[in-house]
Amino acid sequence: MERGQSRPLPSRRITTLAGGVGAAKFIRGLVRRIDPERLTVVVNTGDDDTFYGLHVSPDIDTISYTLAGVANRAQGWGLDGESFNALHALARFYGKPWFALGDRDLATHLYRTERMRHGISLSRITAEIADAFGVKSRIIPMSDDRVRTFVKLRGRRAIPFQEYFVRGRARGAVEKIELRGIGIARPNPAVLRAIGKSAAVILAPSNPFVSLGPILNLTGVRAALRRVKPRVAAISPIVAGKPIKGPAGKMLRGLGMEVSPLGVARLYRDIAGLFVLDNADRRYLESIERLGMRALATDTIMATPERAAALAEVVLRALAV
Ligand code: FO1
Repeated sequence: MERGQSRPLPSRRITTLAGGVGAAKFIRGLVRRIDPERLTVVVNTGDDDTFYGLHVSPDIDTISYTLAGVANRAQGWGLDGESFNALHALARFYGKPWFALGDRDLATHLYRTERMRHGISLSRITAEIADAFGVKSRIIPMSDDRVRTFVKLRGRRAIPFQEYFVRGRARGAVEKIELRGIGIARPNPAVLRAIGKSAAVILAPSNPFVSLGPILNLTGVRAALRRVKPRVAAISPIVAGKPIKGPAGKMLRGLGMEVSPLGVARLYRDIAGLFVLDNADRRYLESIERLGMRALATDTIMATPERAAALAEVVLRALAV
């Protein structure tokens, strides 16, 4: 090997547990370091919802569009160069929209909904959509059964995640997260297989309650991760006391937990052998190691795909992949 060249990584499968935008950024970097064909992404479906009669799977689409290279980079979700003519036309019947569905994005939801009406599973449809977009990685919905994330704010009834997050702009004090249907939903069998067989399992820097929470709370998923704990890494979504993006900080606080990488590490202490946090939070290294996991500090701010790739490389090397 020539000097300065990085050592090629062995060709074995990597599994990432993912929510939406934060996970997508990490995955964009990860596939700069590994062959995308080696990657399995297990995706949250707790924030799926129905708009205009169409089944929308925001996290699946965010990951699929990102891996296809067609995502809107600025906002992190939706397609690049979208138009919104259909949405404006729908306003005539439904009133002012609060959930922005682009014209080309609508084609994905139309296809998914039509296939679901024929009884085809969400996992098969997801694979078909990924294939149609030329995605080489494997994208698996966490379950083919319905789980719905509801958010209970102080003094209010619980509302579906998208109503809280998009319509309500994630305002208000979070009192409780409800994962409706989680007790009877079966994890996709491919999820348990992927966790068991992968050289590394990476919990993306996603919200621990509403992005990774639904995946981790499916029956058997935590147990499967516990069995391979030395090969599991988690990346902190909290940097210097704040989430990189989204309401993770408010949720940790509202649920009585510390808003720090230590607060997040406590949630993963039984399942992750390695916890990765930002250089700005080095002071937590020791207290996290005392939880029974290795801890490592690096640059976790994924401001560019190259920085996301550097983060992915640090994680892979620490797991000896
Ligand atoms: N996020 C917003 O903040 N506003 C929107 O109008 C919006 C529309 C939307 C449409 C399709 C889609 O796949 C995602 C969309 N998102 C929107 C993002 C989505 O709410 C979140 O990224 C996830 O649900 C949280 O991971």
